[in-house]
Amino acid sequence: QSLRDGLRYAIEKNEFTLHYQPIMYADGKRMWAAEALLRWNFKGDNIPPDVFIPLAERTGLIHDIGNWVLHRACIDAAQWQFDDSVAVSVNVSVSQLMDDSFIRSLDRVLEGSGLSPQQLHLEITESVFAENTEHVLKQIQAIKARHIQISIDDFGTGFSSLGQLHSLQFDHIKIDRAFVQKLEEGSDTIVRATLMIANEFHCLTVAEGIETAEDAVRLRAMGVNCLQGFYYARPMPARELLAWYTDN
Ligand code: G
Ligand code: G
Ligand code: MN
Ligand code: NA
Repeated sequence: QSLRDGLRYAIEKNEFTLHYQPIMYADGKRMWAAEALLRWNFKGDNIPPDVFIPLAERTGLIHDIGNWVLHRACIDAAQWQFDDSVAVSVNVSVSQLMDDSFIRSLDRVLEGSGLSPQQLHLEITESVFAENTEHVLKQIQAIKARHIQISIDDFGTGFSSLGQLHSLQFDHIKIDRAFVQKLEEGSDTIVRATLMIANEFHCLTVAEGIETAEDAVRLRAMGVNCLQGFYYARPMPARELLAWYTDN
């Protein structure tokens, strides 16, 4: 059985789980949000999302899978016993976002879970800038009208257009971990430039890939708002998140 055939039945066979990785305020003490990260166990192997998400996009399965993720993440977050301001951050593929049924799915999931829309963040990779601007704008406006916040993911790795960044009104910019990991080699300039852009557009900033105390100290000093990475916590099952939160 090929991976592609396996993926088709992964939902009904209950092979997906969501892990959650905390995103901390820059003080490193309080949790701002938790990012939902999809895991697929296929025949005893963990298939990395870098492999099956592109496959899901090519086969069109991304719509069903994306809806499953949204639903699961909102149900989980509605039951979290954290501060009510802690959000769940869900990755949304560009093809999923652009689909006409996406906004209807969002409404259904919010209603079904009872999660407050203010507690939902959607992460969209900056490859969205390559799409038809008018349609992106329409989808973004529908999301914003529901008071859901939007993060631009993997910022700096692709082809963000500053003009679009302005007109699309994202709420948060996630600085890709490639820049965090190369601070010594000149990436600090890119991080500073990103912070200036974010400030100009009233976006919060999140630095990904914080692996050491030094990373945290440096990015905090540069003025990044939120920090995420193995230094704080690895992605973990929902039930472990509560225990982690209580211990920290
Ligand atoms: O979880 P991490 O291991 O390795 O994720 C790898 C990549 O897969 C990241 O770019 C992440 O954004 C993406 N990814 C993880 N979960 C999801 C998901 O539920 N939907 C989409 N579209 N991408 C996801
Ligand atoms: O593209 P996206 O930001 O959605 O990717 C999230 C991915 O980054 C997940 O696979 C997650 O496991 C991974 N990740 C999170 N924190 C760290 C980190 O500190 N170091 C590394 N190498 N990967 C990380
Ligand atoms: Mn992400
Ligand atoms: Na990213």
